[in-house]
Amino acid sequence: MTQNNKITIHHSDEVAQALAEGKPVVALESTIITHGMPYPQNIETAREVEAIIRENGAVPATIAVLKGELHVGLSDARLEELANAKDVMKASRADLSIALAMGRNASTTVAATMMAAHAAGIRVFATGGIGGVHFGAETSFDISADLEELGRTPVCVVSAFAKALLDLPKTLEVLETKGVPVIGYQCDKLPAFWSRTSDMDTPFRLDAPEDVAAMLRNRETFGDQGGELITNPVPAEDEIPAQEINGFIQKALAEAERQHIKGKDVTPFILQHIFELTEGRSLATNIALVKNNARLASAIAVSYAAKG
Ligand code: PSU
Ligand code: MN
Repeated sequence: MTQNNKITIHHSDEVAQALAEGKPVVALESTIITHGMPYPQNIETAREVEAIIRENGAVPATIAVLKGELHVGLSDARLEELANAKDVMKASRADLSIALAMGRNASTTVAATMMAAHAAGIRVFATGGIGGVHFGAETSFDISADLEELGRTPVCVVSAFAKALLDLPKTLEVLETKGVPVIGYQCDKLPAFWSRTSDMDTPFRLDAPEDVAAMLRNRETFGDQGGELITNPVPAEDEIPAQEINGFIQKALAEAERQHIKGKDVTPFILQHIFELTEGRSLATNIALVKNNARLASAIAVSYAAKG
């Protein structure tokens, strides 16, 4: 347990030890567990992702709020409790402190996970896809707080870019405005979550975890504020090509519109709808890309810790 700016952070034993010894740690979000995937695939994936991080020489730190306490690193029993719990808040930046004050169970989005990871001293974070600019944002103003967080909190986020149910060109523009480095990992085209490529070029390409770790150090040397976004394409054997998934995305977006889904419910609703339309294939791809991101994040964290 550590006190950081009066926030009490509860660590799992292995995370506490790794942080004390300067060993590599990879943060993991929990909204993907409570709102992104159905049970039991959510808990199975959470466990497998943690195992991948350990196999690759780092320590996993899944972040969540349980009964109003901020946990960085969950025991297996707590992970299971969260995956099964009903009525879990989806906490982004605006909600995190409220969830703590109310004594609630809350899962953390990319934005809230970055806040907690930074407070705990963790530099690298693996997720599936970040939130971004929704289609129609020019009238709805629906832009994920994840982008704002990337602009202000120094945590490196490894993802398959933003979920393809979002307006990807506008998402990239906002990231550029906020000064967030967007890196294609071993790719020249930006990935589009379920698909390996979009039709957009990656602003920059890096090919080795050591190069990513060096960039993080350089950013710190310059005193840069804010995070970095590493985009990592889903493995070829697991992808759903854009021409196949796009029709399903359009159908799910239309259904969300028809049912007047708003605010934080939009992303979980659309993910669930695409899952049904693809008869589970979108979930299999989502699981594969999260594991792939966990592998890369571990390698970056190992290299970053070695040079520290
Ligand atoms: N990645 C996934 N599934 C998810 C999410 C990411 O593969 O469910 C979650 C993340 O927690 C992300 C959130 O921060 O969706 C974005 O929600 P919103 O668009 O409401 O900001
Ligand atoms: Mn939103």
